[in-house]
Amino acid sequence: MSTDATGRGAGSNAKTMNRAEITKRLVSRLARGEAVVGGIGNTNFDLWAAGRRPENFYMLGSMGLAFPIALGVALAQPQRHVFALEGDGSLLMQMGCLATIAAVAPKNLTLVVMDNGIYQITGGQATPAAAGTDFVAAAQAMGLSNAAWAADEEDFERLAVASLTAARPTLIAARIDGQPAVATTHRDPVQIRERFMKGIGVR
Ligand SMILES: Cc1ncc(C[n+]2csc(CCOP(=O)(O)OP(=O)(O)O)c2C)c(N)n1
Repeated sequence: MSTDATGRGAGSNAKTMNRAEITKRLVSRLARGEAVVGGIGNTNFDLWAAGRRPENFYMLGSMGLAFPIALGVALAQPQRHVFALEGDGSLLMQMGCLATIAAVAPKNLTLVVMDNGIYQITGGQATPAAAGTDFVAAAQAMGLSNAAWAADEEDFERLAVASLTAARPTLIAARIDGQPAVATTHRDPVQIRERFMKGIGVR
């Protein structure tokens, strides 16, 4: 495996982007009540910063649950597209969900892994992915054939928009920098749940 200057091989042709920036770009492309599930910490903080949509769900406390929660929403509401944003450290805790998603294969689901190679929110310790985990190759090996590294911001947006009409679930891997999130989600789990349930029409 070839490696880039940081010693990381996977997706090394992909531009290092900023999480807040690409989250904003994603949210700006949503016009049909798409649900967005943000993973623990930075992914949901930057989702919060990108606009307090009632269709957003902010996961607090548990690593690796953004994709499984989004799978449940996608299955419950097949007419609604669902995005999930997860950090690389969190996804590593729950890689098995990729096999489940590949087996169930809801076409209305887009998984975004924000790969900064660190557990940023707990102090920037290196994740095992920093040694070269290729999340796209792993997803494809699990059966998620519609998976790609985003080459740059425009490509990220293109992949996200294309996923809205894809015939299969999509996984987008984004190489991101180590910048902290630009805001902090208001930590009120009951309010988060109620607002989301109203937002997706089940309250
Ligand atoms: C099961 C579990 N272990 C550890 C933690 C502590 N913890 C919270 S967030 C986090 C790091 C998350 O890393 P990543 O998903 O890569 O996101 P980033 O912080 O880089 O945005 C850790 C270790 C936790 N909440 N749950």
